[in-house]
Parts: sequence; C-alpha cells; structure tokens
Amino acid sequence: MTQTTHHTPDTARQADPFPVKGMDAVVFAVGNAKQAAHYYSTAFGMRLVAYSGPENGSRETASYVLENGSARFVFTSVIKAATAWGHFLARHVAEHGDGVIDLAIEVPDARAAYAHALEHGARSVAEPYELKDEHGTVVLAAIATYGETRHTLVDRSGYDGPYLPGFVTAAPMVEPPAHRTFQAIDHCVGNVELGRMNEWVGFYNRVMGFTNMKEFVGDDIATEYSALMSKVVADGTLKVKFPINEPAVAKKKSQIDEYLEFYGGAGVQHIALNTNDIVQTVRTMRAAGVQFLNTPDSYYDTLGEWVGDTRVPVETLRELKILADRDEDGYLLQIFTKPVQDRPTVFFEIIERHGSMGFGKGNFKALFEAIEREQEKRGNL
Ligand code: TYF
Ligand code: FE
Repeated sequence: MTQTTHHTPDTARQADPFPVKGMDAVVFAVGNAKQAAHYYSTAFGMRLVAYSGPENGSRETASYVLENGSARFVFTSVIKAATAWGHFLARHVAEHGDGVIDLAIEVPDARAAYAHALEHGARSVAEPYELKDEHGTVVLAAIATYGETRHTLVDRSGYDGPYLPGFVTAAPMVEPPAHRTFQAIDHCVGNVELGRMNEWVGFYNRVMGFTNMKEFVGDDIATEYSALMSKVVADGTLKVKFPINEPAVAKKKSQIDEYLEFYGGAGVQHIALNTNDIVQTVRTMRAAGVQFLNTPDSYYDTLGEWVGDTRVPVETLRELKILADRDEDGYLLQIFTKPVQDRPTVFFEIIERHGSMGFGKGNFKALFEAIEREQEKRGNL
C-alpha cells in the first residue's frame, strides 16, 4: 500500500468532527406498543423484526422493532413502571401522547461522538455504556435536543443481532405488502418554541458540525401564508437531515402553535420516508386506511405549466393528491398524512426524489393551506 492510499481516508475522516453513518432508529413512546406495531405493519407496510418484553426478561417495558429497508422504528410501552426509565416513559405518554423520544443516530464511534458533543455544549442524557449479549456488543450514549427529545449515538459495528442486545428476533405480524412502501428515512422534523429556531440550528452547527441547507422558510413566506419559519441542518453526506420549525406571528394561529399546545412543548413533528414508487405506496397505504391531506383540484390545473415532465402524469398525481416540486437539481414528489394519533401532533411524509434535495418549497402554500383546513376542522385556527 502506498502512503497516499494509506493517508487519504484518514485525512478525510479527520475532516468531519462528527461522522455519522445515518439514522439508526426513530424511537416512539406509546400507550400501546402492541397495537402500534400492528398499525405500522398493516397500514405502513413495515415488518416486525425484533422484540423485547416480559417473555424474554424485560418485565418493565415492551418494545417492538419494525423495519422497511434501512428505516427502523421502535415502539415502546410501559407494562409496569419499576425504575426511573419506566416512570419517564409513563409520564412522557401522559404529557405528550404517543410521540418520539429518540432520534437515534448511527455513528462509527459513540464515545468520540459523545465527547465531541459535550465539549461543544450538548447536555448529557446518558454517558457512554455498553450492551452485550451472544450477538456482540453495542456502545451507546445519549444527548438532549429540543423538548424532551434525545439523540442516542449508537455504534453497532460489534454486533450482529436483530436490534440491540436484549432483543430477540421476531417474525412479521402480517404478510408484508407485495409493494415495498418505503425504504429509508429521508428527514426528521422538529417543532420548537417561538424564537428558538436559530438557537437549535446553532446547536446542530456546533455540536454535530451539521451545516445549513439552502431551503428555508423565512419572514417573507411566514407572514404571507405559512405562519411558520423553518431551517434545515444536515450532516456533510446529507444522510441525516433535520429541519427545525418555529411558529411565526401571523394572521392565523400557527400550525406549529397547535402542535406545541397539544404535544405540551417542543418535539418531533414529522418523519419523511423515501420511496421509489410513490404512486404504488399511496395506493397501498390508502387501501389500508391511512388518511392523507387533501389538495384542491386548482393545484393540478396549473401544476403542468411549471413543474415540467415528471415520471407520473399530472392526472395520477391529481387522483392521489400527490404534490410535485422542481428546482435546479431535479424534481420531487411528496404527500403528507394527517396526524396518526388523536392529538394533532406527529404525522408522516412520503417522498420520491429525482435529483432535487429540496423539501418542496413550491408546495409550501398548498401544503400549509391543507394543514390549516384540518386545523380549522379541529377548532384550532
Ligand atoms: O420538511 C419540510 O420542510 C417539508 C415542508 O409544518 C413542511 O416537509 C414544513 C413544515 C411543516 C410541514 C411540512
Ligand atoms: Fe418534510
């Protein structure tokens, strides 16, 4: 091996102070993890792959791990609170309803990532610790982010089991749909309190070395129709993308205020999921009873004039209420579910990207109006 080939990767690695491999998991605390696992299996087309509960030694909590491609969701419920962790989960569900407690990030070195984060001002939630079983060792550590949300930093390179030590392999709850509904997590969005967006953007800049992406919702759009401001931070490889929203003071009550009121503070607003075939995905999920936001016909009457050619004809987008947007790099197709629990809090986005790394700026007006129609039905506008 020459010196050059030996040194180049090292230098590249050193250049990123906080290297990440991607999203490890989105962890939800819910009232009934057994039924949540069933919903995400039947309605979202995910597969149960791992389980931890009283049958394998976890007497306090039950956790179900569901996957679709590289996307991994974990649903945890308290069976009988015994430790601080069980009481935390019970209180979290009581205060926030079903919600995300952890946006876990896979890293090559959890101890180094944690040390870097703390040196740059992150608050510790869990010092580095190891979990071991017959499948190997996982190193974890956790830092706090907005609200009661955390980022667990996970190094699973020494482990070949189904999720984490202590979990056992589980079989799918139902036969997964013939069509794979999605295969990766595209981005995870946080809602924070009025005036705190820039603070949290600065947190990711400093603590994780994440940089700002060019797409954002500023004052101009905010006061016109969106009633929110938004900026996006991402790691250097764009595998982990975190938009941050805050409410804007506008004519109407912001959709972000509605979230903050019903969630009881800052937290995860939506998770976007990548698909290669949004048409089949939306057909599959609609047939399984998932409700998506509506888009008026007028949107499709003018769509063809500005979006240009897309893989999917405008008439199919109209039928399924899929949105489209184009920028200098390409186009994207996207659609948003209604909130997936009784509280108007967490929802999902399905996104099919063709070059564009944006977030659907061209759709913000149509999208935010659709969200406000739902807000109005709930009496919260
Ligand atoms: O993630 C995004 O930025 C897009 C647009 O309340 C968006 O999905 C932004 C704010 C919001 C809903 C969607
Ligand atoms: Fe999004």
